[in-house]
Amino acid sequence: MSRLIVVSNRVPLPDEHGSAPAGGVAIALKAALKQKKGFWMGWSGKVKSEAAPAALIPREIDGISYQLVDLSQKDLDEYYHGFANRVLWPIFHGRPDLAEYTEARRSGYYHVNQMFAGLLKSLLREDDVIWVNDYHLIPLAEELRQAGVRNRIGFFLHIPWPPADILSTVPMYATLLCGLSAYDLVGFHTDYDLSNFNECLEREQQGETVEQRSRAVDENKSRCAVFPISIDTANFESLAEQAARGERLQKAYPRIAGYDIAIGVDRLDYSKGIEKRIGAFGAFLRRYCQRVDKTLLLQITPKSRGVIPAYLAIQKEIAELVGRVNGEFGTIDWVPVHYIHKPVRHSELAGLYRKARIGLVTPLRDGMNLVAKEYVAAQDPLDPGVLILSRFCGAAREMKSAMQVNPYDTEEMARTIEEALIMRLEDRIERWNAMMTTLRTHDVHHWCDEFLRSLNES
Ligand code: ADQ
Repeated sequence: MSRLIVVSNRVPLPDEHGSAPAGGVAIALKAALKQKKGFWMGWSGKVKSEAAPAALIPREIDGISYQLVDLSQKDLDEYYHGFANRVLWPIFHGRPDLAEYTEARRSGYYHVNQMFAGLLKSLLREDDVIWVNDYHLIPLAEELRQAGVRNRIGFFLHIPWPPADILSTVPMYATLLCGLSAYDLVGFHTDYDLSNFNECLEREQQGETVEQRSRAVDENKSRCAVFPISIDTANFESLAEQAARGERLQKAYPRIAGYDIAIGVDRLDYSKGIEKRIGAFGAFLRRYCQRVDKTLLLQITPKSRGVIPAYLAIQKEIAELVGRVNGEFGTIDWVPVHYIHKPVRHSELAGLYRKARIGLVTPLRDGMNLVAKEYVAAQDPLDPGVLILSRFCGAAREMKSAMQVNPYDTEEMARTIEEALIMRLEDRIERWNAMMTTLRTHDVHHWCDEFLRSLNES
């Protein structure tokens, strides 16, 4: 059996308290790695001195092998904080106004990809299958091919692929695009991403369609296809059940018991639409004043990418907005927006989702959005809450029975919150059942199996 080699920017190592990150993607990839042996390669999270040579650091944790790479501060600034998160992330999320392209960032990005390729090549066996994840590593296959690697290589993009007009605002976008043809398989979350990608290739006249969803670029045949990511549904369902009974939540809950809760859970990011959501919640309280003192928004938002100015700006904007809404509607013994600016364990999160009557998942743009799926999986089947979902995330293409909204339309969001609160039990159950049926059959293990099956057939 061929080994599986997973490559991503970060690897899901246990934190300093020994607990591993609980994300479903990591669970599925680790299960595949356990079965197929192989290893997971990525940045260790540590910074090395500029002069120290690039090296792989092997680690073995819970039966999984990791190969870790330390990066220098310059690499981090140019590759990670620079090209990946200040150029590709905003462009791929439709925000070219926030992109800050520089030659140094572009060259740092290619330098780290080249370094990863050199290190990885030294460990490869002939029949290893390589699965590269996300926008940090788009040129990795091209670098591996140039180094003589002929193994099967697949790439999965976890964020959206933008329309051609937006992508082409990146000065060297044609080179970036061309790099993807070195993969045997390129996977996206949705048909929309795939069609944007094909439009980019057509505009650049890169290759030709040889059969449905396959393009040949020079002598390489690179297949592209859609693999909507999901969560570990069964695991999340049981986490939510346990958490709802758990002592910790029971203790925390009396303080918010008796209120109708709308929950928002997102990394702090301008793509998640948090400020528009809080604004819409304020508009809801203004419009339906009978809900004042009875409804609250629980917004859980850990910090992320704090060194980037656009992230500091959105952090400040959200904090001010929370203050404004709480100032306008709060009373001595009631605060409408509970803003928690730190991570919460998945086991606790699952219980909070279950207690919330509304899941408010309203990104301005998102590849998939796993919070939407987690919220649904966590509900009580006999009394499920309602998912309010932005039309502009990958999840909206699958979860048709969510209440879909335009996150830019404050009044529509305010109205939809009220409609969700008064929705009859039978309607809630019907909508929930429709979403759960898909979530149970298309969980993250299905996503992982489908991608690997397709890669092996490429
Ligand atoms: P993200 O942008 O990180 O992922 P998302 O898909 O919502 O977004 O996943 C977030 C994960 O982090 C969820 O599992 C959630 O529970 C967890 N999380 C969020 N806030 C948390 C908090 N306060 N405490 C603890 N956990 C928290 C990227 C893309 C998405 C795509 C995923 C997977 O941007 O579009 O769905 O990858 O491909």
